[in-house]
Amino acid sequence: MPRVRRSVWQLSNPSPELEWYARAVAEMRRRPFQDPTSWAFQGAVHGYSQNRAPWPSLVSPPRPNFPDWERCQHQTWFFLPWHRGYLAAFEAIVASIVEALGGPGEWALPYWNYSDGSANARRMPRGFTGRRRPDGSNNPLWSPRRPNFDNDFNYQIPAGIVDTGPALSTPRFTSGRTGVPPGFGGPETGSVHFGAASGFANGELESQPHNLVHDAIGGLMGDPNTAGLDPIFWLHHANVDRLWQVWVEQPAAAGNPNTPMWLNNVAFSLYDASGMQWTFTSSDVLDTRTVLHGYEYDDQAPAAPAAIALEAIETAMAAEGSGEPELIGASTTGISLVSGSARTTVRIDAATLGARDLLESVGPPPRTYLNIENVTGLGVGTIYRVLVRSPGGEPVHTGYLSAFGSFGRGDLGDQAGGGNSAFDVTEALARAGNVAAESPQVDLEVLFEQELPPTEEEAPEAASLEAIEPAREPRIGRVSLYQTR
Ligand SMILES: [Cu+2]
Repeated sequence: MPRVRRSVWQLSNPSPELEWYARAVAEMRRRPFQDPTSWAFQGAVHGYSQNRAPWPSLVSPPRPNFPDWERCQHQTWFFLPWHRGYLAAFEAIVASIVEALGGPGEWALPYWNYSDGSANARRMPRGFTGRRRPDGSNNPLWSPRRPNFDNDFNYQIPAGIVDTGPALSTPRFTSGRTGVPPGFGGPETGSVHFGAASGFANGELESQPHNLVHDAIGGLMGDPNTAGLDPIFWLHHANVDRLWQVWVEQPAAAGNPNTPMWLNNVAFSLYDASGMQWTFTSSDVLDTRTVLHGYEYDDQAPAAPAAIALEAIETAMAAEGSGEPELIGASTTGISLVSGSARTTVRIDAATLGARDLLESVGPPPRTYLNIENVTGLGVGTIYRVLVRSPGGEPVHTGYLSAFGSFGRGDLGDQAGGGNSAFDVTEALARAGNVAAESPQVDLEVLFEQELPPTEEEAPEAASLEAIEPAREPRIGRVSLYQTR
């Protein structure tokens, strides 16, 4: 029987699952960083930087990386399979420690479903808040650097950020086309630690809710080089992994890639519970019941019909089949976000926008995509709301720009030409209103407004996290619009 991963907010209170997790985390923290089953080693497999707290206190004296450190896959179609293997290996390590400590066999990682609409869903799960436990001992599941949750015990992740609709209604795993969002799972690449360095964009699930939840938690979770050190990381990623399963099981989804390039040609190495190297490819992790010890989720049914518009998927697939998208306009200068908000204009031929209505009767309506290119230096745990406005109209929300894993500063920023982000803005433009037909050209406004971190004072621990490196100016290279014909 595969073990069962359960929803953390539906566990009993107190729950044996979290109690054993806490004890195992404490045990892993006692192990030296050179030990693959230690807390520091597991965190470093995802990301590591001697320039980021708390690494200098965990890895001392500073030394070059182990070859197996800094392996996490982002802005690539290996994001989902790599993290699935990473979670399974971590779960195996925790489970074996739980057993060794006298706990039950078959311990499984709970998942944090922040999107199910229940009363507590968007709050930090019970057991992860509070520096001390009721008996006065240190709480191993607490992390000292979650600014939003530290400042306000009742903090909830903003609802828009945990919306899984955009990801789950994406028809294809990867798109493979310029100017178009790269699909549910991410762009076609080789093995890349951070694709943003090469200008790749996040897949839909990686963007939202994955990246945005990292940002909303902030602190260690806000930076891929420290994220694995926060115990909540693993419950967040279990939910992301579950959402992959939910997407795959939707009848209208195109399913996982079936090319050997994704299935078999790129292998990854991790460590199992005994500290032995474990090598796997995507094809090894497609059936969750056979990944290492095997697991299932207590709820991996396709989302309710109301949440997933099958017609929208069909429309999108029809539009996708209609050829390469065309660049229809772009901003002419770079954009600084240093003040927390910014705006730019993209000049477009009115005829291009108007063509939408004409073509509707002939074939699938064209779709329009907003691309945000060469983004650098956004900082740790930052989110910008992205809006569009037609002349004389009201701003319409189109999506969020996240700093996580792509546009951070420091180690990444130094090598990165900058990350890209792309949104389907067809519906947003329709809502932004029809554009005056008299003028041959239209200046469409694109606005950026900082959503996170909140403007209130940050916890002192959060401030210490920032101290090691100077901030880089947050910048966007260019904003462009592409349209299918
Ligand atoms: Cu993550």
